Amino acid sequence: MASLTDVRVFDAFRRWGYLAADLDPLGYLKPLTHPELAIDGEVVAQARRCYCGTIGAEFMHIPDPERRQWIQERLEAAPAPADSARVLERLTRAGILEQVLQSRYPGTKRFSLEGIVALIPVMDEVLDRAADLGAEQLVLGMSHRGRLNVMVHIVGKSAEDIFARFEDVDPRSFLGGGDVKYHLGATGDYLTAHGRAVRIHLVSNPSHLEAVDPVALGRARAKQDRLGLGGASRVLPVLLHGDAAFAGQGIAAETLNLANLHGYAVGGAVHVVVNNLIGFTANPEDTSSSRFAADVAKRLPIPIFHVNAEDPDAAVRVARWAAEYRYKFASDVVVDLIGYRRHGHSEIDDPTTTQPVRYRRIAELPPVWESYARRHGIDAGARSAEARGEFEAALKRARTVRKNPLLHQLPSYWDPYHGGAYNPAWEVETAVDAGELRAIGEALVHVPAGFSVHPKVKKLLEQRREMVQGQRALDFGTAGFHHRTPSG
Ligand SMILES: Cc1ncc(C[n+]2csc(CCOP(=O)(O)OP(=O)(O)O)c2C)c(N)n1
Repeated sequence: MASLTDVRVFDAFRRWGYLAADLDPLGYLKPLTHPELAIDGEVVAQARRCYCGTIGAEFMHIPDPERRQWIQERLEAAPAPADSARVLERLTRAGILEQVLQSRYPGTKRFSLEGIVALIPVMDEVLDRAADLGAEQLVLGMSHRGRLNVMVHIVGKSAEDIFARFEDVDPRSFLGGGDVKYHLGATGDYLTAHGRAVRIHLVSNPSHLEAVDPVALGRARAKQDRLGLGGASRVLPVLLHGDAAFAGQGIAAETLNLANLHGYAVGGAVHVVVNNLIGFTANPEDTSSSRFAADVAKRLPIPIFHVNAEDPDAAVRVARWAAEYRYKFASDVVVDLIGYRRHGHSEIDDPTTTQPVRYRRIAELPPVWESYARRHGIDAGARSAEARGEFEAALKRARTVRKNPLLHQLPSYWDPYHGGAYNPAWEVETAVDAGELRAIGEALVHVPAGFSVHPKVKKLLEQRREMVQGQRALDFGTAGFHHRTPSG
C-alpha cells in the first residue's frame, strides 16, 4: 500500500506536473520548476514520468472525485503500444500533401498544417474511439489552419478536388476558387480503423475566427434532437481552435458556457486547440495573459490535456482519453496540441522578417513523420515516395479537368433551398474617377525622403503605383485604400 508521503508526492504532481511538462517542440514554453515539485526520491521519479513528460494534464480543478480518479488512472498506467504503422502512414500522407502543395503552388495561400500534422492521427483516434462508443456523425467546426488537409484526410474529399481548386479552372463549378476553399463546408464519409462509418459534416466557416463554434454546436444539437433518444451519442461535435483565436475571441468563452445549459447542451464537445504558439506574427505572450491559450476552458470543470505534437503517440493517447471522457461523462474536454508553424501564416508572408530566431530553429527540425519513423525504427522512404507519387498523379488529373461536377453534389436535403433574399436593384455604383484614383494612389505610395523602405514593401509599393496608373489590374488590398464614403 502507498504510504501517506507517496500519496502526497503524487498529489503534488497531479496538481502541478503539467507546468513542468515538456510540451513545446521549439522549447520556448519552458518547463517551470514548481516549488512543490522540487523534491527527490524514487516515487518522485515515478510521478514525474507520469505527469511531466510530453503530456501535461490539468484536472485537479475538477471537483468530482470520480472524474479525477478516471483521469489519473489513465495517466498513471503504462501506455498501451501504439499502432505505429498506422500513425506513420497518416503523418506521412498529411505531411506530403502539404509538401506537394508547397512545391506546386508556391506563393499561394494554403494555411499549412506542417509543424502540427499530428492533428490528423488525433482526429483519427477521436473518430475511432467515438465510433466504437456510438458516434455515427461528426459535426466539425474549424478555421483555416489545416483545413485542406482535414478535407482530404478526415472528410474524405479527393486530393484531386482540392488541387482543382488551386487551379481555379472554373471557380463556379468548383464552388469557388480563391479564398473560398478555406471557407466552404463539406460533407463526406470516414471509415474508422475498426471498420465503422462516420458521416462527417465540416461546417462552413466565415473569416471571423471562432464564430463557427456556436453554429457547429447548434447544428449538432439540432441533429441530436431530431434523432431523439440516444442522439447525443450518435452525433459528436468537435471544435478545432487556433491558439490565438481561442485565447482572444470572447465567443470561444461564450460557447464554452453553453456546455451544460439545458437548451444548448450537446453531451459534451471535444475541443482541440491546434496550437502553433503563434497568431499571424504575434507570439503567445502578446496575445494571452495566461501560460496556455486553453486556460479559458478552466471556466468549466473539465480536463485540459496539453500534449507535445512532436510525440504523436502521446497525442493519440490523449485523443483517445478525450473521446472516452466525453462519452463517459457527457462533458466537454480539451486537447491542447502544441506544435509549431513551419511556414508563414498563409505561406505568402515571410515569417523570417518578424520571427527570425524562431524560424532558424524551425528550419532545423525534420518533418514529424521522419522523426517518428526513426524513433520506431521504421523506414518511411518507400511509403513517403508512394504518397508523393499518389498526390502528384492527382495533381496531374486536376490540371486536365475543366469542371468537376462532383463538388456540385450537396447532400439531397439541400434540394428545396433555392435563391435567397438578395435583390440586384440594391447594387450601387462603386466606380471611382481614374484621375482621383491616380491622385490617391500616388499619395499612398509616396515615401518621405530619407526613409528606408523594406525591399519587399518597396516592391509592393511599386506594384501599387502601376495599378493606379492603369498598367496592372487593381488588387483587392489596393482597392481597400480607395474606399469612399457616400459623401465623397
Ligand atoms: C475575429 C477575427 N480577428 C482577426 C482575424 C484576422 N486573422 C486571421 S488568422 C489570424 C491569426 C490567428 O492565429 P491563431 O488563432 O493562433 O491560428 P493560426 O493561424 O496560428 O493557426 C488573425 C488575427 C480574423 N480572421 N477574425
